[in-house]
Amino acid sequence: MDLWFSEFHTPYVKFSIQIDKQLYSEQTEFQRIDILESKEFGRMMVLDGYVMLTEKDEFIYHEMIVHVPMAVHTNAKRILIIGGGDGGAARELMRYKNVESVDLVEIDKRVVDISREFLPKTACGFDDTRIHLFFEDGLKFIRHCENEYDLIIVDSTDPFGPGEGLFTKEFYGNCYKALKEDGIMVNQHESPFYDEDAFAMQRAHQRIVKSFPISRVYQAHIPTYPSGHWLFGFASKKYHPTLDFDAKKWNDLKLKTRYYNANLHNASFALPNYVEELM
Ligand code: AG3
Repeated sequence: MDLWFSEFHTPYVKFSIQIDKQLYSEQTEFQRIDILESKEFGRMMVLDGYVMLTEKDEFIYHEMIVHVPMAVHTNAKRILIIGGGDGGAARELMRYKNVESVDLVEIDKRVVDISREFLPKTACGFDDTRIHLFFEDGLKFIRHCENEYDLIIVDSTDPFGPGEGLFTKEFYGNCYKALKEDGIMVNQHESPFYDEDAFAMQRAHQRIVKSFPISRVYQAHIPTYPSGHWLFGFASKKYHPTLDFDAKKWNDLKLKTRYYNANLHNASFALPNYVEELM
């Protein structure tokens, strides 16, 4: 039998992966969650038909969303993850000894439960006692935070459905308020390549620019996301993402990574001309 999963990356482009087995499927209060087993990418988590992660390439996304800001803010102790219910970002954060606590605010508890059951390599970070789980809407949670966090990681879905509010001006403004005076916010920023995604990214970036004094975009190659060319937003009150990055200090931590490294840190902020023009 020939079983394929396809995601429309545009109305005219379909990305397909051969599936061995559908391991789980559930319609939650918020979204449909599917766990699929594939030969090429291992297990995958799909939300409302969109690939959130695969076992084969999630290291790229999670290393880039965590190590880039952690290498700039070298003394981040209190961290907030908005979304991230699969545990991948939490797992990378738990590798830092100086991290004291991570509040993880996920709107859909089922994402955490299902990740724990089916994606143990991604969800393994949840076992650390420094992680505190809140099952709430991040947009509401952040309204009540002030001067609390060194780093906020917005590990969201695309800018529609349950994640929509995490791309608004109100949300970015509240993140600014929730951060300490040298705090950093990073967020997953979609792809610059296809028009609709590029437009979402551009709009998000313009809103962040209005809320933060320092705001840059960096990139990574993530094979299973639309176009494979993915962006992250880096917004900061004090530290500059490359000028305040100390490669030696990060190398001295001796963290073993498969994607991120000190050269790539600087390189990831160098953007193609067509992307610069969108900013
Ligand atoms: N969050 C961003 C996934 C976006 C993928 N979009 C798509 N396939 N259309 C990933 C969450 C991983 N922690």
